[in-house]
Amino acid sequence: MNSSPEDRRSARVGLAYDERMCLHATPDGESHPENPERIRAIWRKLEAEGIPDRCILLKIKEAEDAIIASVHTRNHIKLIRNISSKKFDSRRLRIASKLNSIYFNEGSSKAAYLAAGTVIEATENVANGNLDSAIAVVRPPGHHAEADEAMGFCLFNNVAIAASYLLNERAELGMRRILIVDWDVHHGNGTQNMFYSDPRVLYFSVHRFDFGSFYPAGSDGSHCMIGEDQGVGYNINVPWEHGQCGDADYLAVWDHILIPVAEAYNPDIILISAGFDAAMGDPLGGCCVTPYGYSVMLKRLMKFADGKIVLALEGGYNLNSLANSVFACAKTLLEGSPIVGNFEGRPFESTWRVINEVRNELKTYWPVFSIDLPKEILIANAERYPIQAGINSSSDSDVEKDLEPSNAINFSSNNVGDLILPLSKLNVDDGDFGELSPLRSQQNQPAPTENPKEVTTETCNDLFHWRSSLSKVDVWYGSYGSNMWKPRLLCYIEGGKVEGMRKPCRGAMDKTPPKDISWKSVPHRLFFARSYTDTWGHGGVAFLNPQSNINDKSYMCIYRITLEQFNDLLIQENVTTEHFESPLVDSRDIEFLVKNSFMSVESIKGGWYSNILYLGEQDGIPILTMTCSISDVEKFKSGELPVCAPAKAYENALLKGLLEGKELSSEEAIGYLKDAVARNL
Ligand code: X5A
Ligand code: ZN
Repeated sequence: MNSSPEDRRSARVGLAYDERMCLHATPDGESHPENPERIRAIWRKLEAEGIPDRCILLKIKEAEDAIIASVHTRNHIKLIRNISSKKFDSRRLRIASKLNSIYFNEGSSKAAYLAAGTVIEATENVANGNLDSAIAVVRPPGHHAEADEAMGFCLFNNVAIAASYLLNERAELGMRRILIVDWDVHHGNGTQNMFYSDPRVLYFSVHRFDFGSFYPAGSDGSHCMIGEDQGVGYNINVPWEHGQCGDADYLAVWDHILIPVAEAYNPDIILISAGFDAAMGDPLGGCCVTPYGYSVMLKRLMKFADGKIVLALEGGYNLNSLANSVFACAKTLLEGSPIVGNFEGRPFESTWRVINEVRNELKTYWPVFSIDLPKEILIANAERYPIQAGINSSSDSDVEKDLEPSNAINFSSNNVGDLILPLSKLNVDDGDFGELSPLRSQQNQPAPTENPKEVTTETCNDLFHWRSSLSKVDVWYGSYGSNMWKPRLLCYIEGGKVEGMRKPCRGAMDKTPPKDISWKSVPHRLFFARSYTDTWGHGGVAFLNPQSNINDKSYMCIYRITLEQFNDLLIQENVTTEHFESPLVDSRDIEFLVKNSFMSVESIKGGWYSNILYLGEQDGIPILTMTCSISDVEKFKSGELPVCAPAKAYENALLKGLLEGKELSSEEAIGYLKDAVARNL
């Protein structure tokens, strides 16, 4: 990729932190989840990773009462200003005890003013273009604080104050539509109420609701709370029915609610109420979002508002997941792409139900919600998991029930020709044999389809839809290298490593072992090339010449797996730090391959095993393998790319695989490999 130095300059990301926000602590030192160590842990991590050096450090200042007063009452401001003073010494405890989940000490006032002031400062500098984006590492948090009441560890509503400041005091900056994304695991009741009738602020919150029993409890967090008067439609709640939600659930909500709405709303700036108590391991949240999940959630918002995004810390009570998640977000803002990672699991059945309910409730205000969700999701999930209400959970610390994520139905018949999935468009250059253009250019090209109704705006870049579709299609994966040895192949499915491997594989998302194994030989030349891999170290790895020759014969072990698993294998075989859209190969590609048997398609531009070969079928199921591109073969021939005998460990794995096939004696197998190494291409 050629990018000018200009393009590559890393973003101007503001970072704000001040030790004085640690002054707010429990009065008599008892332990509390919302404690000073939270922001210290974040700062330590960021420093250890060199983040402050790459950011613009912001001046920290206390918020002014006049600004706070745009969302809080005089009374409330007076209380927070004075609560730390001497004359409140005797009343502090009593006042706090009358409030809901609040403590005060001599440092509370200072910290509260600094937290609000810091978020204002960060927001102003993003709005006026001094910064591209910013992270405010602040406490106490803010989103539960009501106009006239501190609650839920929150004193001033930092994010609401900053939003209101832009709208009312800094109109000249042109921030007329503000999107607040509240991904704290709790509902931000305070923020919702402050802008409930204001269309200039779109408040979006995804939170545990547990049918009204999760903090802050009651009906505020219900999806029926959609705003009022002028603001109707500008309040969106996505209420989880239970804990244990993770990346897959959050990203499904991004795909089907938040991103389409953000597209329609076209915000001028995005403020994130960035609590990290939905993170894996959080003691209050009981959810399991990973740093990678946060990073992707953030990245997907960065295409709006010219990237003007401010993250303001809210909750997050597991110091490690908190620090790691904030670090992931900082990296994402700086680098403009998500951190390296992958997804675990798929959305709960309840997640689709919640998504549907939210879309239904709001479809008169957001026409994009009137488009039906892809049928596969609804059918697959409804049939497998009949709707059951009332998974109950009553408090933060509940022991979670064993919940089963939703799974797609497993079809046993696999007539690929019958499955027309509107996922991608093959971009084939006639006559340019073997060097086909990348399969997809998702951003600009809507997929053509016979059935336009199924192509919603989000179908094309849907992270999960393709999985449920492709999990219903079986293929034979033809292996001819180390993957012939089943334990090694299983590393790509189940994760892990076997003898000789230096690095474990992460495995496929669907860890079901192959449904069947068979052996065959194909008229393609086996050879070893490239000179180093992270997995095996120095030495070549196996390739098949994509062009067949009747005089060539290679042995192949074929595994029956799903097309979804085949995609996960392809991703692992083509290690790359690039973030690419999935799936890499879908049913349409296979259709194309079956119809044009002599052709291959290139799935990941530049990947070592990017070239998908169709090798006929067995039991009516297509046999696919992956190898190098034809242009790579030319480079191996010319010496531009190295040919090289395999590493010993790699060869051993291959040998074990060959012998499992029982077609060759051990001498024959060794001879076969020797020959492949020795013969010129
Ligand atoms: C900001 C935040 C949680 C309050 C929970 C009270 N508050 N049980 O995460
Ligand atoms: Zn929270």
